[in-house]
Amino acid sequence: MPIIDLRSDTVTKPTPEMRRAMYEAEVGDDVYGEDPTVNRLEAMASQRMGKEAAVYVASGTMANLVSGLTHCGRGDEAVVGHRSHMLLYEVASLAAFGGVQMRSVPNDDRGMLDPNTVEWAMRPDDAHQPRTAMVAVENTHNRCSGGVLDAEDIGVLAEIAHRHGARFHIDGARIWNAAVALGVPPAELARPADTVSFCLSKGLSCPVGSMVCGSSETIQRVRKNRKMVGGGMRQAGVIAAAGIVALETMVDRLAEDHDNAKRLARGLARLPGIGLDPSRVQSNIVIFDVQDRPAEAFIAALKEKGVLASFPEGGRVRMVTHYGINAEDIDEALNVAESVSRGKVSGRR
Ligand code: TLP
Repeated sequence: MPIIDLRSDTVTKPTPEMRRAMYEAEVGDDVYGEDPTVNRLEAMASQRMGKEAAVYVASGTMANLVSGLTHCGRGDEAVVGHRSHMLLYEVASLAAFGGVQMRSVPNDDRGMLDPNTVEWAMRPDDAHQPRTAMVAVENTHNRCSGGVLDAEDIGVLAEIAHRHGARFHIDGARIWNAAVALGVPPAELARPADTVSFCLSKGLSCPVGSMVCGSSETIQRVRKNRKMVGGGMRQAGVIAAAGIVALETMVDRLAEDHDNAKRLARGLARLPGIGLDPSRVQSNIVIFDVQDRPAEAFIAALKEKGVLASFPEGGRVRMVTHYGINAEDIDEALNVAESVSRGKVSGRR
């Protein structure tokens, strides 16, 4: 049975061109700054994000951690969205390793933070209170159905952070999806950020790796924090080579993933027992409610028929489109979802 894997865009496999580039990669010791392939990837990343410098890190989680460690000291506070990856899915790493208190403010359906609430969350200079050292946003927003923030949204939040002396970080794990959805260069979205991270290993299909971009001075400190958390890599050109291919060949095609996600959302919205507003789908993530049974039961029934989905939170199902999934796969996934949703309901909510 062919499997249609919609659990995440992290399941993407490297393209043949990436594998060739990895095989042929020129390498050196990157901790000495001597890996020419890593150096080239870092230069490309910083240039694309409109920043002076970039550093290659192992994962999106590490990118957020080392950025947070750079901006925040022990006993400081970081303001993040209540549905953000940094708060929910990073094993409280910034609290554990950095002694940083995470303060959440509500994300709206698109992942945006209300500027008035952020303003209110910024701490005054007061003997009783921690310093607000960082405000972080996520773009696109994973748990908010791949919602997209535009340059204006980001500018408003960054201005508040900076006015209060805090740094501004963008968890841009999928910022390339945001840029493609909006039809703007990612640098436009990253402009006010002190650090912006992005993942190579999601929609861009690399086997591993993320980037953190910022000013030269900031990235020097991020690099040191990367070393501190054990993330200094040696002949990393072997994996960085795939990142170069990704930036050169895999960005524009994200539009196909967005079209497929919209096709999927429109089809799902027509099915009984599924709650979904397809007009909310802006990029490659579709999240919907299952109304007539537990989401786990729905996911298990899909899996029996070869369609894999993930379970972001109570009563909801997530499907993510990506390289390797085409329009026929979406139609097949919809056929399966239809037979499951019209099938006998077993289990109770
Ligand atoms: N997200 C993964 C899971 O961890 C949930 C996924 O399947 O979507 N920021 C954002 C917005 C992310 O969605 C993720 C990964 C990360 C950071 C962390 O990236 P990695 O997995 O490379 O550590």
